[in-house]
Formats: sequence, structure tokens, C-alpha cells
Amino acid sequence: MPSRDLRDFIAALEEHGELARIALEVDPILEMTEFADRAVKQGGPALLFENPRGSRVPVLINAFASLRRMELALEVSSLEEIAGRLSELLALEAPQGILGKLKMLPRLAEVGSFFPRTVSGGPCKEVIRRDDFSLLDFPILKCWPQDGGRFITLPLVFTKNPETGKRNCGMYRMQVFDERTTGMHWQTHKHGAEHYRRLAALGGRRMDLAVAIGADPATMFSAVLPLPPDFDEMIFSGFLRGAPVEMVKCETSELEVPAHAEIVLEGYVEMGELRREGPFGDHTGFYSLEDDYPVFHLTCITHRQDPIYAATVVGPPPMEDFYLGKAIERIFLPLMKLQLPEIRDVSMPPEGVFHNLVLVAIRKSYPGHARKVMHALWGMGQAMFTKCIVVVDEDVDVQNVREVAWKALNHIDPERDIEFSFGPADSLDHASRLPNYGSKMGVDATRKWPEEGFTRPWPEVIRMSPEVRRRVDELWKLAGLP
Ligand SMILES: Cc1cc2nc3c(=O)[nH]c(=O)nc-3n(C[C@H](O)[C@H](O)[C@H](O)COP(=O)(O)O)c2cc1C
Ligand SMILES: [Mn+2]
Repeated sequence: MPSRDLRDFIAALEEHGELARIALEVDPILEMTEFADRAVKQGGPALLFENPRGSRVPVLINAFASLRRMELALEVSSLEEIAGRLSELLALEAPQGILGKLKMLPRLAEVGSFFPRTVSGGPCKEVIRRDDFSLLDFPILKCWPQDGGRFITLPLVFTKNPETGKRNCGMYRMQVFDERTTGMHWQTHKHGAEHYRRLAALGGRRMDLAVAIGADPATMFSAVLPLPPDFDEMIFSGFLRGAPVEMVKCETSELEVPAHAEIVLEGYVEMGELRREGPFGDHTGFYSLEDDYPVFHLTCITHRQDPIYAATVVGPPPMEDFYLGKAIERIFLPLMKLQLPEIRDVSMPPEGVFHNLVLVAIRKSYPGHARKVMHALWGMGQAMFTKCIVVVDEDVDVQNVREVAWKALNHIDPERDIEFSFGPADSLDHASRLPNYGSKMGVDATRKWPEEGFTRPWPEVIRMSPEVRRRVDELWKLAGLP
């Protein structure tokens, strides 16, 4: 059985020695950040603050902040398992003959289990507060000294596409303005922002919104995934869990939220109402600048009898989000390969904070191939944000940044091998010439071919001959070397 909720996940973390309970009083204002930052950088456990200052609600931080914990979250022994399942699913072919069709049945049944199921009630409704509620009852963190206030950092924001009726779930941070209003920091390229624009174009006045905080780990992870528009993240969560996500209708709107969530915030944004949001110590390691974003008005809070508040802290890398991103990188590789089969591997080193640096190894087949791959990535979903793409040949291990730096820098003639382009920039990029718009750099660090105008010989990498290596293995011991 997959984790039904956050509690199941906490129990799993605890069972595997991946959780520390902290009974001391710790302040959600800055102090928890310092704990979380030290813990993740020391490879420490997830933290459950049982006694946050100013609130009776415990706080869970760093639940996804290691590869092992990501595996526990997705209930696999390696993320490659999920990539494998996804590849198999994508390879679904029309069955041949009766026997082939029969063999397909279990697969189809599996696909059926991905779809979310609407239920009539659930633990997230144990307490329903329509009048008497305040966000200030919750231990919402102020993460860094220059932050504009307290921020909800792990919210699952549910909206509906007003044109197609399809659901979206994205993770967009929310700055607490007062007891019943927050910011809604969906960046302009994200699906929530698109729903908002569509509704405005249709002449709508208000857009319903529901926010779940703390759910089963696969569902929480799904909110971060760069899925295509109108692809319901809850279906992907069903795929990850191998069981449907149970959804329950909100009290004040037609939206649905995960029935096993810890806390649900219901409300709306008013078209055209914007408010200054930020600054916020962000996952780039710098403060993201203040900007105007819609305002979320709460109409109702529902929660469990004894809710647990889930949070994350982002900041100078690596932090928890690096591990979420690493899981995305591993799980989505088969999807990338489906569109670009020449791709052997991809990596996003932590220092590149996802959008600044992508390293790609390809099997080069024709002149200009590296540049084709760069442009394909710049045209692929959220990879459009990538500021710098380095393309290397398939013999380079892109998971090893040192190897990439060594080989790529040897292989380039900068003026010839750098491709500049323009396009959308991540909203968090503070160096782009305009917000959300800037330049991109691709580095073709593949071996250059005569067909690309390179006629000089290309040297081989230095390797000792195997016979000598074997002989020195023995001599080494005889010489008494360690
Ligand atoms: C901890 C965390 C915080 C995030 N905060 C934001 C945010 O404030 N605004 C935003 O647009 N994206 C944010 N993201 C990234 C989005 O969740 C991600 O791009 C996701 O794919 C968006 O969903 P969508 O494609 O359905 O819009 C955050 C991601 C993580 C892991
Ligand atoms: Mn989406």
C-alpha cells in the first residue's frame, strides 16, 4: 500500500532512521531555517519540530532532502525504477493477436488506477472553519532575514483551466499578508498564471483556488513536476503511487483537493488585484526581487484534528529542492529520450539551480547535432528557462561535473562553439536584461567533425595500457605502497 498521507510518510522516515523529532521550542521565524540549512548540508535527517514557538501545530521540514528520502517518498529502491516503469508505459504498443491483447489487460488495468477518485469526505475535513480562522495560528516560516514576511513554502495550489475545465496543481509560494490573505506567486509561465490570464480574457471576475498543505509524498512531489498544460498532476501522482489519489470537494467551491491532506485553504483571487510580493530568499541562493502578484483571499480553512504543517526552506544550494529536482531529472529522462533519442544522459548540478545549467550527453550523428539538441531543449517545457546548456559526446559522464569541465573546456574553440539565443528567462533570474526575457548560451563541447569544417586531427584521451596497469597492480603491492 502506498503512503496515504503525510503521517504514513513520517512513519516511514522514522522507521528508516531518516527523521529527527525536536521537542525543544524553536521559532519558525528564522531559527527553523538555520536548523534546516545545517541539516541538509550535513546530510542530516528530516526534522519534525514538535513545539514551534507561537503555534500548537508541528512543522515537518526536509522530508525530501536526500536521495534516500526521495526514494522513500516514492517507495522505490532507486529512482531508475520509476524511469523504467515510465519507459515501459511509453512503449505501449498495439497488441498483436488474442494472446497479445490478453497480456495487455493488466497494463491497462494499471493505467486505470492512475486516475484520481472523488470521495465524499476525508481527514482534511475533520475541522471546518468558515468564520473563525487565521493563518497566524499556523507556524508559517519567515525563512531569511530580508524576507518580506512569512511564506507558505510547500503549498499545492489547485486551479481549473476556465476553457477546458482541466485541473492543475502547482507549487507556488504564498506570502502571508494577514490572517486571511496571501500572495500567489505563480510565475508568468506557470499553469496557474495561464488559467488566471484565460479567465481574465473571458471576462471572469474571480478565480477559485484551493491550496493543500501536507499530503501523501507522491502527490506533494507531483505539484513540482514540469508536466504539459492540461495534464492533471493528480494522474501523475496516481501513476507514481500505483493507486488513485482520493480527492474531495471543497466547502466553498467546486474545486477538489486531496482528501488526506493535512490542511486546506480555500478561497479566490480577484482579477486585476495585484500586490507587492517579496523579497524572498530563494533557491538561487539570492533574494528574489519584489514584484506584483495576485492576492489570494481565504474563505475557509479545513484541516485535520491535529494537523502537521509541511514546509521547506530554499537558499544557497544544495537544499531540499535540489533533491526534488534530481528526482525530476531521473524520472523524466525517458520522456526526454522519447523526443530526443540521441540524448544519453542529462544532469543539472546543484550550483546551476536547475535553470542556469544543464549538461547533456548525446550520441552525435550528424553535423550541427549539438546545436539541434540545444534548441530542442530550449523548446521543451520548463527547459525553456535554461540559461546555459553544455552538450558533450556520449563518452562523457554528465553526472561528473569535473569530467565535464575538463573535457568540455578542452574541446571548445569558444568563438566557434558557443551558440547564443534569446528566449524566456526564469522569473527568478536577476541578471537577465528584462524580467522573464533574456539570452541563452549553448556550448557545443562535442568532438568536432570534418563535416563541420574541422580538419585538424582530434587527439585521444590519455589512458595507460591494461597490461601495464595489471603489472603495476602487483608491483605496487610488492613496493609496499598503500
Ligand atoms: C519548494 C518549491 C517552491 C516553488 N515555488 C514556486 C513559486 O513560488 N512560483 C512558481 O512559479 N514556481 C515555483 N516552484 C516551481 C513550480 O512548482 C514548478 O515549476 C511546477 O512545475 C509548476 O507547476 P505548473 O507547471 O503546473 O504550473 C517551486 C518549486 C519548489 C520545489
Ligand atoms: Mn501543470
